[in-house]
Amino acid sequence: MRHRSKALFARALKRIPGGVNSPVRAFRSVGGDPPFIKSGRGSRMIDEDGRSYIDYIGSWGPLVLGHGAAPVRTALRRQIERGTSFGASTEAEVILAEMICRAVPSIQKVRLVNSGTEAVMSAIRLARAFTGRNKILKFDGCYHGHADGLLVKAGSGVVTLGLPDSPGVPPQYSSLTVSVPYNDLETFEYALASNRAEIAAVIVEPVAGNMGTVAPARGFLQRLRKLTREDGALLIFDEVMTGFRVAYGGAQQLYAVRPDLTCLGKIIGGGLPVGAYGGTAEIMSRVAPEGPVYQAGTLSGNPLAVAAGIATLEALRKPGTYRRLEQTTEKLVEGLAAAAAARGIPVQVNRVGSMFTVFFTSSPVRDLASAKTSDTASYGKFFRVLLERGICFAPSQFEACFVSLAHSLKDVNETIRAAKSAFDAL
Ligand code: HOZ
Repeated sequence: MRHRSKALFARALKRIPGGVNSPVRAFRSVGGDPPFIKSGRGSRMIDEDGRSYIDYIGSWGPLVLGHGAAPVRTALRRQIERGTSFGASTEAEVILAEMICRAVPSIQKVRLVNSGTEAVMSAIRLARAFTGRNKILKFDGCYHGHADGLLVKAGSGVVTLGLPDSPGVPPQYSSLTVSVPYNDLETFEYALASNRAEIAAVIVEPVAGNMGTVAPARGFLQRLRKLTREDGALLIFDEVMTGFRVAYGGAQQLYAVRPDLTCLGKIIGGGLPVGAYGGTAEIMSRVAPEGPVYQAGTLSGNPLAVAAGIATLEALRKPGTYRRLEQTTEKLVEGLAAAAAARGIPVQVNRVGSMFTVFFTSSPVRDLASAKTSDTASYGKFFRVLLERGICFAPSQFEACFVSLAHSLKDVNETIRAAKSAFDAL
């Protein structure tokens, strides 16, 4: 029994909506009370009751080096001594911007913000200003943060909680968003043609992570690139999750497609709040004060977040890191798939790089509709048994799990052993 976590959750429920500061953390779709976390180190987190978990949430992606990675702690300690916020420019911001531009060649200039939501919101404003158009085209089940107009058929907590498009968003805003199924080029082409020269930007998660992990079908991203170019719409890759995760240069490196604008977050802040949007110098030069498109922030380019980001990217740049991430994750998903198959349990284990999701369905998952064929009750049970055995997966069928460089083969084997019990319990 997690007495302290239970008591803390009861207190939280009185003062915080749903007891959490981000909906999926409440465990509503998987059941049970969420453990309150006291500390983390390497691949593990410890809760307030002293229980240890092998963690596959990794703060929803940023902790690619694991919890409390030494280079990040050192960088943060050093920066705390110098100051935590100045509201003025620092050398480290320039260094991080240069690192991002070197890693992601489609980005010639980049602006740092405080979250992925902010990055996407700002990129869309910029796309609208640049093209002089108003509409946005997105894909069902992709989640681009909680800005008005992007919650249409959104993934993540919206699909986890089965919410309709959020109240509070004026219909005039949602009417500017067109959403079509992921990986469905025919419908995409039809939607683009029906809104010819009206779409400011097509925004996509190049690897979807917010309906669970879903890879782009062969040629999907390339076709988006070609057709947006022909139409005059900008192509925005939301790489908040995939940036520096599926490859150092993100999904655009992996699939060799250059978007006009890219949104980043998570890993570039090494576990501290950050976001970024960037693209060609021509487009980015429209951002104030170079251009007229306004966007600002008191804590933008925060020295702590930037220090943690630089330390993380430096560690990731070392040879062999992505191969290691890939090998560990491959071993894990192969073990999970084999354990399910041996028990006759229909699952699809989707993986791209070190992102993966175990879907409880017999149909291949390639879009939101197929993701929704999953048996979410079975996922909930699977999740709860794993948690009892000290393994923390994403508390929703419609989210990705993340492997870090701190996960060892021992962790993988322990996870597969626990998964066998979890499958047996179904
Ligand atoms: N929507 C986030 C993941 N896709 C979850 C954020 C959180 O709960 O921390």
